[in-house]
Amino acid sequence: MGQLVHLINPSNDSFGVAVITPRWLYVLAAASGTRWGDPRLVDETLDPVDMTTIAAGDVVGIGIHTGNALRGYEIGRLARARGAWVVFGGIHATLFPDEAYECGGAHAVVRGDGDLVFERVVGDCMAGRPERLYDGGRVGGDEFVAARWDLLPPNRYMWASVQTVRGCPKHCSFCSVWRTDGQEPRQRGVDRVIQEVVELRRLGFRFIALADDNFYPVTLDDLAAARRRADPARLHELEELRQERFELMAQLARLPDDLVFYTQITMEAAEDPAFLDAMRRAHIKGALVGVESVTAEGLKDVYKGFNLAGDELVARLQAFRRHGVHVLGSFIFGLPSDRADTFDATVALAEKADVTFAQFVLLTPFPGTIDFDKWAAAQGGDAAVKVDGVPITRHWLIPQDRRPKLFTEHPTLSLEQIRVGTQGAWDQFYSWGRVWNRSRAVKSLRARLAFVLLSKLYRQMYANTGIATDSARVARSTRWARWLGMACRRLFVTSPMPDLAVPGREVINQWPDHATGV
Ligand code: B12
Ligand code: SF4
Repeated sequence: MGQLVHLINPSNDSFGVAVITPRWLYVLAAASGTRWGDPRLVDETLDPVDMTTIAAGDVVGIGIHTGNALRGYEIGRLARARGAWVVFGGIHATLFPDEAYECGGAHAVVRGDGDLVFERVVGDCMAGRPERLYDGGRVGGDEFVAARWDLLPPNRYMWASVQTVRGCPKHCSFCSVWRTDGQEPRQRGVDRVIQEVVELRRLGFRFIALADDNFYPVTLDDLAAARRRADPARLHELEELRQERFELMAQLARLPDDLVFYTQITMEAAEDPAFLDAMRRAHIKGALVGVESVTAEGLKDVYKGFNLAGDELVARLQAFRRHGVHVLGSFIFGLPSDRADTFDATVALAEKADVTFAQFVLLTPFPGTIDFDKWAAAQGGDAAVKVDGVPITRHWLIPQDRRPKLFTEHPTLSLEQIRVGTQGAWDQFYSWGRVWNRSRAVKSLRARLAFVLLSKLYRQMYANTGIATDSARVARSTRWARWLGMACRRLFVTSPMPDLAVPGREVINQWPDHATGV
């Protein structure tokens, strides 16, 4: 057999099924080109990689974010030991290319977007001459490569993922997106998005996550500010971006009614009823909204002054629901202004505001963020406290079972109080009674059952495996998540629609026949 391309999504925990497809795997599969046949795709959130499938001379692409970098490096070293060419990419490799050579056995690293550059990288490796560093840059919206959904293993994922925009104009202190993807939104052409969605519905996917940094990149305030500044060029640019969003939503609205989209959006959209109505018509039934904190002090802590607190916050969140968009509220604990009663107050607010799902995350200094820079400087850089010989400022290199859950001393709470309070918030919000109550949001018994199972699965996957320090609890949760995942998956499958056409078009097959290259 000739040389093969392998693409591996690293994970310490494998659940057999997964909620959302890791989009980069399927995009890079397309970007690798057709010269070397179909790449082998391994998502370790499903099953661990079998290293014996990798042979000398093969190319192994590994995509990492900060949370899974250590596992990625382990795979890289093993692949290199088998004689393969090892290439790293993804947000963490973009921020720390040197680490991939030092710890992950990388021959090459791709910084930025892989869409346009990856085929050349694979070709160079196959020819035995990879460059050390490739700059994939920030590709334009119309150059985003469509994913190779034909390579998807059947019945393993509940949600597919399609991207409509990269980049976010905000600058939240805990987030790296605006720095790596840029603050200028790069919107993908409407036709391309629709083509991919249609392709997925043909395969039997009804649930599609829009893997966007921020689905609402132009707010009414941005438009008003451009008008005030009498800046017609900027105003025109913003209006065009906004108009394109509406066009996309109008096209999504023409697709089959059983489709359900979910996206990520800033809270300001609540003040834009026209946008929310367009979302509802477009079947965008859910959105992750970064609430972060329920107090004004907490919002100041994270440079998110554009959010509201207290009753105004409740009103804004309720506006989504009134317009038919369910909210997954995202809350951060461990902010300097948090107090012992913040945990209960946050859960109470989430419930009052009719939030359908919630996640409670611990403040983590992710590299590439303002918070990280400030925190690392305060730790004294490489002179910082070490765990197993690794400075805390490189916390992602500490083995997962030894890695601290929180990194900053808190002015009033102990770290254990914050961890236990956070676990308690998950436990309260996702107790059986409360989940069953919230399941009234959907109509049929089958949908209510799916809602309950998905809520429980979400909690097992994200809360217990991420926050618990007790390894027995983590192992139990992983088993539970596996079981729930199997049960949930069946509720998400639907009949394929092989003859579905793009509205106003004939049926076109998106992928060339890779066997013949036609
Ligand atoms: C959608 C999304 C999710 C979804 C779906 C995840 C999934 N299964 O795919 C959900 C909601 C589940 C999620 C969860 C989390 N996420 Co998230 N997520 C995103 C988001 C918005 C888009 C990712 C995406 O699919 N993009 C589309 C693909 C095509 O782009 P891409 O992944 O960037 O890949 C391109 C390049 O990076 C490159 N590339 C990638 N891999 C490789 C590999 C090779 C070999 C090469 C050559 C190139 C290459 O080429 C690709 C095409 O151009 C990003 C934001 C972002 N800009 O990355 C955050 C992001 C990745 N998430 C982030 C975080 C923190 C999380 C959570 C930890 C949040 C939490 N606290 O719970 C969890 C962790 C989940 C887990 N266990 O992995 C952070 C990561 C920060 C960091 N430094 O690592 C990001 C960057 C957002 C942020 N606010 O900073 N996430
Ligand atoms: S957290 Fe969301 S709104 Fe803030 S910069 Fe990141 S992507 Fe943008």
